[in-house]
Amino acid sequence: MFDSFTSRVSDIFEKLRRNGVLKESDVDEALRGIRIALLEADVSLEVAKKFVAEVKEKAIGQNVIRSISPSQAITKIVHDRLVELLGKSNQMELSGKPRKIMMVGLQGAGKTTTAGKLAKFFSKKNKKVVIASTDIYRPAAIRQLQVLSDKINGSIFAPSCENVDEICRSALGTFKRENADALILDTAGRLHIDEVKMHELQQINGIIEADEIILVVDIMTGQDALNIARRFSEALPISGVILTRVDGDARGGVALSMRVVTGCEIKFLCTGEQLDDMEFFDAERIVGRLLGMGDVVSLVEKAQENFSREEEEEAAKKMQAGIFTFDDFAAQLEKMSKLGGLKTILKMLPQSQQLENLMEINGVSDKTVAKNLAIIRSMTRKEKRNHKLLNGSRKKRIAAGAGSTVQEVNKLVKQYEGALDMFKKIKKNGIMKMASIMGKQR
Ligand SMILES: Nc1nc2c(ncn2[C@@H]2O[C@H](COP(=O)(O)OP(=O)(O)OP(=O)(O)O)[C@@H](O)[C@H]2O)c(=O)[nH]1
Ligand SMILES: [Mg+2]
Repeated sequence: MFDSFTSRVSDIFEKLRRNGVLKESDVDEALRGIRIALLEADVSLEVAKKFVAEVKEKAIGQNVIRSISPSQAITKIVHDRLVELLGKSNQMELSGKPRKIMMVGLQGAGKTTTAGKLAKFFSKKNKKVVIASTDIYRPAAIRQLQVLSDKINGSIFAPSCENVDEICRSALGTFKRENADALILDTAGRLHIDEVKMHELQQINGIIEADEIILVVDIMTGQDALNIARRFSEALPISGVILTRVDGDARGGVALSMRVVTGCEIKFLCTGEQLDDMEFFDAERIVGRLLGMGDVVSLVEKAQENFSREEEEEAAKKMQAGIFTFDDFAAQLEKMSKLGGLKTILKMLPQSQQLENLMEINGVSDKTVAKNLAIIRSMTRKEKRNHKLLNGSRKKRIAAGAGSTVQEVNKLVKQYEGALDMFKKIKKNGIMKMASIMGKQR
């Protein structure tokens, strides 16, 4: 959602880095660029102006121009201000007393789906959740939630009827009787914000006395999302916002302005229609991604979910021994596809935009990964262990076996040699030193 912002801002920082010693006019120019990037990302003018003014004030106060590494100093100021802008969110834990959560929002924002996602999120932590729906207006709305509830372990769907007040009372009854950790109450959406709707929501809140009122907003509504949030928070004590359809191509400015304009915390981002498509809103991580600093934390978490400790230990042992065969190379390629393919990984890595562009130019894609795996599979065991054996006729045989060409085999061998070279350097210098060398190149 922040792609164009990221590429613009990384260009600006890149230029600053190249300049080395900065003049005040360089900083001004960079800030102008950042302001344009913010506006293009759909951040409101008021927020963008304020942001740039504050960064400038900090930059002058900290004497950025005379600091040892001015471009890094200014990157840090922009980073910290963006984190502040997005705001730290209190995570929705259920460690204390049972919580009653009410979902509100416009029609089609994703309330029902998100109610299911929240229930699943809690159920994964072994919490008992009661789900109920007061959407008596749209036929099949209650059934929609019940179907979701049936998919979630340990969730209980409270019985429904034709009357909103009664549904609330019966849901409360089930919640207490079952001694549940949470009650998630879905409500009906309306096309527009109107008095009738707000009144009904206030009435529901009067009965259930919600601990959290979660506003679900579709990020695709752009600047309107802010007006919606403002109107809802005038009528109800909104405790948090969940943004949906973050998987679409909406610009991310809404997320940037939400806290400042409405004072509402963003709790989660929803990234798809499935029950697991929801992630914590973590300002530090998002800003890291935004500034092209990469989301290494997410990548590490993903890797931990996918690979066993033994696999990692074995890889580390081999690395220390300096062994890196085509089989190891294939294992790495396979790991990459397990992690969700190149694009997913790239998005989380530093300078991903540039890398992605570079890879597009060089024609590297998930398809070539599959092709490379096929090539490695048609090698003999000996060849896999000693790439120097690969002469013309062997390459021809391998290419035929993999349904590929000799040029492609050559390309792969080159890549392998590059990786091998990297490996030797790591062995010589140690991984930490390599990481620090690579870090300095950024
Ligand atoms: N791509 C994508 N689709 C989503 C997301 N969240 C919800 N949807 C889809 O959006 C549509 C509407 O979602 P609902 O959960 O029914 O929305 P609602 O707010 O309950 O709608 P009403 O009850 O009619 O007010 C469904 O088709 C969902 O699958 C998301 O994060 N990404
Ligand atoms: Mg609904």
